[in-house]
Amino acid sequence: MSEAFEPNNILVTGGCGFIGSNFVRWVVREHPGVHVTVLDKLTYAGNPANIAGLPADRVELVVGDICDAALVDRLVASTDAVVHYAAESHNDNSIADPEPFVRTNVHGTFTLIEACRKHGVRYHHISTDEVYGDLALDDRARFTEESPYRPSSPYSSTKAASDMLVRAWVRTYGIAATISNCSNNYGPYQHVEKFIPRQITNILCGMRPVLYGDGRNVRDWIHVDDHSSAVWEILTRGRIGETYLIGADGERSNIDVLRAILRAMGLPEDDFDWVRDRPGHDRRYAIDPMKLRRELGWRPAHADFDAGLVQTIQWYRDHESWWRPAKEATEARYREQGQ
Ligand code: NAD
Ligand code: TDX
Repeated sequence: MSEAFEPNNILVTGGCGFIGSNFVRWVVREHPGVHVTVLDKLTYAGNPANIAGLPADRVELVVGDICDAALVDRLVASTDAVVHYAAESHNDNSIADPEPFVRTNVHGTFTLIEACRKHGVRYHHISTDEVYGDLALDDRARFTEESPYRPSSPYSSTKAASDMLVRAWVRTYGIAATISNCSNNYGPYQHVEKFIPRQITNILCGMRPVLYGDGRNVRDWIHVDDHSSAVWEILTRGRIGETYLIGADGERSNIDVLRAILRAMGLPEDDFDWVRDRPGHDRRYAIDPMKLRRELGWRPAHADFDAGLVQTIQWYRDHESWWRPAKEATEARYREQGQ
């Protein structure tokens, strides 16, 4: 295997969102020699509190837009690598208003890879398993790096478009890029619009959890810290031009996850409401992570989903001041959508 790439300075886009901020915290903890610059627009999903308390000589926050070519050019010129997390990330929002998804996810990625091309900077692209569409519930197949792209939602189609841009920039311009497509993340600092935090905080607010459709849709859950460790392995030891799927064998139906939350919070398993399904709702996602395991020797450290879920519930119990300000507006948006 070739020598590892060892960046001293990295630019993390979307570092005030859920997964980006967990990655920043993970890097500060695990790699003491690395300086992190965060570029984040602080949309409704970005919160500077997510990276508060980290040493000022290790982490710098630049508030700005990844579509701002002059700003991106200046920041990329003085970094060793870009790890691109910034995105509009929520499927339900993309169905209500797709425009910001096209702008940030497609044009924003274009802006970043153009700057990386100009300055010869290493680029890692964070993507999702949703680009592969969905699998049938009765199918045993899982997504691999060879699965065809079949995105279903405005969100996943813009992520697929951004992956395609990166692949073309590697082939045509030879940029030093890698791509990872990860399954559903859970853990601290996840916005209350997403499934697991929404149900936990509903219960903490005395409201009933809400399940879409028939509740049998399957997601493949991974702890956010395992996503971070996998991204670091790919950034530093992955083969340029390659795509790696990240997953931790965590397939669960939504209703099973919800029942586990209700049990862990001391409530009856049927104490929830059924609501209108998400249009175009993907049935099942499942990742085959063999390439990542075989080539880079990566393993998840949080293989016990139920234990991770209990820790996550405790985190939301302990951090009400973090999630409370966003809760009301989020639920008002869902009410408008009949969800
Ligand atoms: P998030 O919505 O919690 O955070 C997104 C962050 O990007 C926010 O801090 C926001 O302010 C910032 N941002 C948005 N538009 C921006 C812009 N134009 N310029 C600069 N910053 C901007 O999202 P997340 O759940 O943390 O997802 C992060 C990445 O991981 C996304 O690319 C997403 O597609 C991908 N992903 C997410 C999951 C998941 O389960 N959440 C799974 C696989 C992949
Ligand atoms: O209240 C709810 N009730 C419900 O049944 C919500 C918010 C969701 N759901 C269902 C829809 C999905 O089947 O739960 C499942 C998970 O929903 P989300 O948390 O919205 O995640 P998902 O649509 O699967 O997408 C997530 O994983 C892949 C992230 O939001 C994406 O950014 C990532 O690419």
